[in-house]
Amino acid sequence: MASIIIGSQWGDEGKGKLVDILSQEYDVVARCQGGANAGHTIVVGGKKIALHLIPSGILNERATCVLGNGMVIHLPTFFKEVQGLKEKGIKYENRLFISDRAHLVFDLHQMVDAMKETELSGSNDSIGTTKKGIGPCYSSKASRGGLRVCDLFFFEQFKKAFIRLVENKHKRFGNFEYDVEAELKRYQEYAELIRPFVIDSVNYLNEAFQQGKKVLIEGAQSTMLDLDFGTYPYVTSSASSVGGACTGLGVAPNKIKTQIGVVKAYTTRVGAGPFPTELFGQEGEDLRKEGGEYGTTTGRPRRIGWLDVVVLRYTSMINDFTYLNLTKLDVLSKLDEIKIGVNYKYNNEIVKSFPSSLEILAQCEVVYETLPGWKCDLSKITSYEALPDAAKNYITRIESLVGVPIKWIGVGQDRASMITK
Ligand code: 2SA
Ligand code: GDP
Ligand code: MG
Repeated sequence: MASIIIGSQWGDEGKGKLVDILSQEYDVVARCQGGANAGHTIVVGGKKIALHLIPSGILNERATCVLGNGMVIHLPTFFKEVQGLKEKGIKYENRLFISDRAHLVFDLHQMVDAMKETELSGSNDSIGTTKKGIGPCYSSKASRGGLRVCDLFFFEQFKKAFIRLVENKHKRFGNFEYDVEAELKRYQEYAELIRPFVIDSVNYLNEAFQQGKKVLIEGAQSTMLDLDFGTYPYVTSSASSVGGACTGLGVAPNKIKTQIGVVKAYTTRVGAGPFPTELFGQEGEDLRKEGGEYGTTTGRPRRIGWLDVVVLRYTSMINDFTYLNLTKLDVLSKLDEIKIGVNYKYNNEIVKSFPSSLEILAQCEVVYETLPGWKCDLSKITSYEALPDAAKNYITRIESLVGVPIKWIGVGQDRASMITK
């Protein structure tokens, strides 16, 4: 059986921390989409590790970790991360695997990502991507011009397809500088280095199910950044909600028994695009500082806003969340009052679900509810009962507004700072 951990907002809810904690109970931890745009932070005993491609189950040496077929992989970044594991003494040999079907992100894709962003900036329409080449790589995949991990082992064909890919980008973006020979030489070397990590992950995972093993699927980005369900075009280029697990791993939907939604106690978004409950000015600035809200991959300051229940109801509907993990409750501890966006009004009527059109969304007005703050430090609290009443009230109000039980509550960065309800 499998469980999946998915972001319920615009990312950075703290998925990595929950994956790390729950991975203790699983045999395999698998990523199904995205690439090195992701930044998943784990803190253990004050020591921080930020993962981008490698699943957050890597610290639990009992579990194997799989980079699934739905991922897009920049091999130089992968090896850099592996080097980081080596330096930290984390054992990865024979327990870290890459799907032979995963697509390769080249520096070329990253350059194209940056050029497209520059093009869009002319009309103030940049997406605010991480410039990790994610969109261009998924575009190559969808237009059937991409290269996969398995292609590395048939280098003459690889070379031909790679040159075609570069020519194609030159036609579109002009003759930018790109040393094709040097890149091919580098990838010929990577082909040998990557060999011990490569498996048929589809077969591996399905055999694991047959053997009764438990698989934890780690979502990256989040449902509001999903290519289909997010605030298009201000989204990432993968299926970052529950469906992405089936296509990104070759796992049938009936294998997924539990969908866990990770919800930050407020909202953040990094990059451009609509954000109805966004806070501007000092209030947002204070929360950004308190929550350390800067991109794990790019270091960009994250935009800050109140919790948005319209978003949460929408993402719970899509993913059918079994439980929620409310994270970063401690970050709100200094506030006198806390707001929750409970509805949107459009033309003075309450909207039924999150609007598809950004034009309509821009005209929506958020209806807020205000709850009292608790004004005390939560970071040493280890049980639900010991939480102040106002914090419990905030938690139960979210449960009733969203209609999904909150099973875990994060009260600090460290692995140990997680209350189970
Ligand atoms: P991309 O690079 O094509 O996937 O960007 C498209 C949009 O998706 C957003 N996106 C993210 N949002 C939150 N967190 C992400 N990971 C990093 C982190 C981000 C960082 O953990 O902090 O360091 O800046 C992530 N990855 C992609 C992106 O901001 C665009 O809005
Ligand atoms: P992810 O992309 O969803 O894995 O989230 P990130 O790692 O990008 O961002 C979440 C940040 O919040 C990380 O720095 C985490 O260490 C931190 N974090 C997670 N849970 C908590 C919590 O309950 N309290 C506090 N203060 N920080 C947390
Ligand atoms: Mg992140």
